[in-house]
Amino acid sequence: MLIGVVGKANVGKSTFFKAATLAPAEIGPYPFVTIKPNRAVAYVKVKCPCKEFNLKCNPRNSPCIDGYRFVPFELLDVAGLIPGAHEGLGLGNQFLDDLRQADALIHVLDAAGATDEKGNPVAPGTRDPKEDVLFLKEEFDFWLQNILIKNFRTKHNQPISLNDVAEKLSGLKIKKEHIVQAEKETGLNLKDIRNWTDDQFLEFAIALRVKSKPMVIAANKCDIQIARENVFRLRKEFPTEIIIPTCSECELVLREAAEKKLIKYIPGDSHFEIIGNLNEKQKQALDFVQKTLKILGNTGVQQVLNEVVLRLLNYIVVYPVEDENKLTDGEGNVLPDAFLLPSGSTALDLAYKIHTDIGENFIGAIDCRTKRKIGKETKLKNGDIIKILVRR
Ligand SMILES: Nc1nc2c(ncn2[C@@H]2O[C@H](COP(=O)(O)OP(=O)(O)OP(=O)(O)O)[C@@H](O)[C@H]2O)c(=O)[nH]1
Ligand SMILES: [Mg+2]
Repeated sequence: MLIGVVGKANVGKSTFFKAATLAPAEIGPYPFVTIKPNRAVAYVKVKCPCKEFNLKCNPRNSPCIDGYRFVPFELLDVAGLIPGAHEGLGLGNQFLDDLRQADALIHVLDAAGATDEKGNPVAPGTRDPKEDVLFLKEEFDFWLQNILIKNFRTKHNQPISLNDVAEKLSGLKIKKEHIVQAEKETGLNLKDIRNWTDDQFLEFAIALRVKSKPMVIAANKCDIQIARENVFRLRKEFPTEIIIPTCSECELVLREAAEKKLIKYIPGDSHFEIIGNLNEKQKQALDFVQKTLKILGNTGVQQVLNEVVLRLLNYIVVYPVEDENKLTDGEGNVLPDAFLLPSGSTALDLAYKIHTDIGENFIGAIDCRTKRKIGKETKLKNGDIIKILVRR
């Protein structure tokens, strides 16, 4: 699974990305710091079954901190967009191609309105972040419209089928059902696609974007008071959007301090504990974070990651093991791995996720909580611990 981090230039996308992944990413107080995309592993935070079973786990792919399991997925940070990008302003919008494989998007918004439409720093409150909510979608839609026109406004006149369209768009993670739904909603008929007007292509692009690239808004810079006031207003103006207040800078301070063993902090928590010797600069930074946490509850970064993967995309976390009683792998590691799977996935899907060989030799599975055998069509539930049975 791949989640894209998008937004206007200079709003804190790379700060969000770095805070979520601790991967190197350049950050700077001016637009277009990022040009080439940054890709690294981020995590959703869930309760680890080790607590429930009173076991000490030996995680391999997914760290467990104090009973919370951090399950990996990929995050992609791209260059910033500005209004008019589709007409070539800023870096244009061609770099959105980097997001083709994204399953969903995190829109990082400068909720404080402290950057103008081109991403230059201005006094907080100068820019209305509402404009940024609107323009970002527009730029994305123009980009998709362009791809549709390039692919389907062709001269030859062989009929174009749903399968042809689905095949051409599969590289954008647009599925057949997204296309069918978009056709229904817009009332447009794929049979006439070659003759659609620009506006009709745009209408179709919007419907496809809504289905295939769902979005959560990270209302960033909420350490600034006006940002928090704006969030209140934005939630009223955009009641169907998921808007989560964030302070990416605070999360980055906390994650880096925890990495250096200066503090104890579990991502997403509302508190941290100082365990190392701080210099004056570190003390000041953590004082500031402390004050912000008091107001916001938490930095919002982990909340955004969980929201997009578990709620918006509806993924579940599943733990494969080889011993259904000890919950270990073949080497005795307790609950070694945790995988994210789309909701509706079966034990057979899990088998293939572990290894093609295991998928091909699948003969059944055991639900380790109930100790019952389950078949290849049984849908897995969030938190399931599963032993896969294979043909020998
Ligand atoms: N006050 C405040 N500033 C932040 C926050 N997050 C990021 N910033 C600042 O915003 C500026 C831009 O940060 P970046 O992460 O480089 O922004 P970006 O969106 O990746 O920028 P481009 O790559 O240039 O598009 C930097 O000065 C950050 O320190 C935050 O939560 N609060
Ligand atoms: Mg950046």
